[in-house]
Amino acid sequence: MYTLVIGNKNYSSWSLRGWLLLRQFDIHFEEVRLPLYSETFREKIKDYSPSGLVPTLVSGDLRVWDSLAICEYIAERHPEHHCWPEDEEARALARCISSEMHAGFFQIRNSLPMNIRRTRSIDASTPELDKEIARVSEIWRTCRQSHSEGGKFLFGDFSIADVMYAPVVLRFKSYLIKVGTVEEEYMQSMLSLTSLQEWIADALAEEEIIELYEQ
Ligand SMILES: N[C@@H](CCC(=O)N[C@@H](CS)C(=O)NCC(=O)O)C(=O)O
Repeated sequence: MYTLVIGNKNYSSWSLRGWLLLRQFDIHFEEVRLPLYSETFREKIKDYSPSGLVPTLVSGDLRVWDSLAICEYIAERHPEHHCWPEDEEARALARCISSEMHAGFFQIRNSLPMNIRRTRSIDASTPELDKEIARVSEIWRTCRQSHSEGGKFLFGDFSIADVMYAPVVLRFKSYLIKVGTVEEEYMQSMLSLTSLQEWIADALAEEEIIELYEQ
């Protein structure tokens, strides 16, 4: 039995990763929601996460406190779900783009914070932000073009690579970022997932406002 500790569904992009992984692969878990920057968060987070960050997965006495580490842990414990692509080459590429997402894209993170309630474009872009948006588009386009016959996701079947890019799909939707046809179709496939729709509905029902993410 797992417990997943997450932040607000409207704002916490890293939390979405851990949650979507478990939901999409139908792995049972209990959810503990600690609203970011709240008194409750400050009081409770240390009970769960040594880093003080969410998401954290509690599995017995073990705490796994990083979204990519949670993905790897679940993939190892549930090999029957094939959380990474089965093909060795595709798996290596899936790990590359997942690490690229995990360790980079700071302009996207800072300029387009996840805010599911929002549907308004940004006032002005920068060359650095445009470059990162173009790189994400390139990743989605090349993956989809190589795996168009295997299914609707980056490597055909849904995988951890899709989990890692799910928050970017929501950011691009919120900020009305223009992408090509192939990328738009990929975004629609992600947005059609029942699990992601459930997350979005829960996010829209939340009432907390974090000013930092509202500008
Ligand atoms: N590398 C971590 C980053 C997690 C992270 O930054 N989480 C944010 C929420 S999205 C957080 O917990 N912020 C709370 C704080 O800064 O006090 C991961 O992948 O899980």
